[in-house]
Amino acid sequence: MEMDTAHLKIIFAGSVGAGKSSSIQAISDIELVNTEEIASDEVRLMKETTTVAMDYGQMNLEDGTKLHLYGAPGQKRFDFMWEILAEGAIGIILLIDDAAADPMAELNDYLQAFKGQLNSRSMVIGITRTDLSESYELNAYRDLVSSYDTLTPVFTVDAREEFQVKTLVRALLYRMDPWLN
Ligand SMILES: Nc1nc2c(ncn2[C@@H]2O[C@H](COP(=O)(O)OP(=O)(O)OP(=O)(O)O)[C@@H](O)[C@H]2O)c(=O)[nH]1
Ligand SMILES: [Mg+2]
Repeated sequence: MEMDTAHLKIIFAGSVGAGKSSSIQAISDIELVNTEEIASDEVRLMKETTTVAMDYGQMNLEDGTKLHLYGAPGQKRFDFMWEILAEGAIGIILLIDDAAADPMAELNDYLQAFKGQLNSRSMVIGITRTDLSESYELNAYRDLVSSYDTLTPVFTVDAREEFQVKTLVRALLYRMDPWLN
């Protein structure tokens, strides 16, 4: 009889262009289920397509655990998806685009929104697109996060790179359970 393997759900959050779809694409063991559409309105200025509704991928750990990876849409008008996606999730990977107009304000908005959960050890933060930014300073992000009185870790990540995104996922799993291998 097959062992009952654990199924864990993780959500990638962050605003438009932060790299949620790219991250899931980079690490998924199955073909991505995504609802990418040609971007209209203001998003069009940034990139060709945007996620409507969600992304979905899977990553299998060595011990047979299956991670279900969900990407939330970055556009504000899809905020209603949050309640649906967050149901049963064990952790959140928050991505912040360092090359955005005001990434610190963006991070601050998310920290405000997640304030209540910051100490449940269920979040890690990845700063993306730092190679495109002129003012990259990891410590500024870390200071902002610390001001919320949480040990939520902050990493630099290129959302296109499998190894880097997997490192972020492992950091999340490790943060939730340091005894996990
Ligand atoms: N140069 C550079 N590009 C990156 C990096 N990380 C991600 N990207 C690119 O940035 C873009 C991110 O876009 P998406 O992955 O579609 O972003 P998203 O968060 O899914 O956006 P929405 O679905 O519209 O909310 C892609 O074109 C990636 O190739 C990075 O570290 N450096
Ligand atoms: Mg997307």
